[in-house]
Amino acid sequence: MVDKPLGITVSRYIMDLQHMFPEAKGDLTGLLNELIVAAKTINAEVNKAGLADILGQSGKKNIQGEEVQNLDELTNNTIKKRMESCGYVCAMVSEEEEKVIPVKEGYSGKYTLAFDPLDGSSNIDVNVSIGTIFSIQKRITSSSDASSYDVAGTADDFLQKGNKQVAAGYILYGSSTMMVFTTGDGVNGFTLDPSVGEFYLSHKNIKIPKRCKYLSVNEGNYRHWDKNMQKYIEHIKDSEISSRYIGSLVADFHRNLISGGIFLYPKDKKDPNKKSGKLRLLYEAAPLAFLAEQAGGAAMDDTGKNILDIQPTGIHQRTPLIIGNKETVFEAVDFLKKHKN
Ligand code: AHM
Ligand code: MG
Repeated sequence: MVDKPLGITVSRYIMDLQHMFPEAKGDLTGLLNELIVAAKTINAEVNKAGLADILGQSGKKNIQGEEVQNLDELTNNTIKKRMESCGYVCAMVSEEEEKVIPVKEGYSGKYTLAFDPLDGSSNIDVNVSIGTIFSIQKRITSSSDASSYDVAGTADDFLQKGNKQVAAGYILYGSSTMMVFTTGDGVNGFTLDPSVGEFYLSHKNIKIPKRCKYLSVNEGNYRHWDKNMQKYIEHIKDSEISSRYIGSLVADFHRNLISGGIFLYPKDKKDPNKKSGKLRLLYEAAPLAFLAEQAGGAAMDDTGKNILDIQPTGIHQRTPLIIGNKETVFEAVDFLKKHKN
């Protein structure tokens, strides 16, 4: 029998990363490890969702005016409970909550955590891939003096450009459960072995393939787009490209990260202020943009602004998003500029 090498667990990987920075005190390591525990808990819930009486609408609406599903609530609470007294974060922002979520008194930490607890909510009830997206930044409302971390974080801590992220990633509950993240030193993917309950390094130093194989966009919104966006989609469909759209950003992004592709969620006329599109900057676009850049790709809005350079003015701000293969994203933006209405 051939000896199987022992896989590298995600916790081991994070610990090794910490050792590369002798000045690190272990807070980011601690925070990522807490997230991993939350991810395993959520994974267990997602996997038994069809069996337990937790599917379906809860009858409530979230701050975006969308129906909140029970699993949305469950995952939101799992992350909140895990993080509020871990001592590593000063406050949280979640897609499911209008206001900044405070941590327990006496447990304020060095980092902020913004998250979409369960992205792809329209896919929950129909057994299609969904995921948790997270973004971590250093708080700015206190000095680096550890004693001042006792003060709670505020919304200002979250209104930082995406290029200030220290870590970002997602957990994808798909045909297998994967955690993909970056701390600014490349992108790595870890697959959960459910029999052991550990995430093992399965996708080392992920780079988006050169060829842009897939186009991912909800063409059902075609009539609501600006003319230049309509023209661009016609233009790209005239090339060697296949269409793939799941409707869970995290799953669409993951496929394109592994196989090559461009994902677009343009602004549309359904949006009351007609300029932002559907996706949220802090906990959807920015963390995925960080991953895309680290994997050799790019992420921009429809004016050609790098997603990571957008200064947020609100914690639930939305942005048009064009993300994936660098060359194709740049071509898209050039085309849009040339054909501006
Ligand atoms: P959610 O966070 O409530 O699930 O909403 C965001 C999702 C994204 O995952 C996905 O890309 C998009 O909404 C799909 O929207 P649409 O159904 O308009 O195509
Ligand atoms: Mg989402």
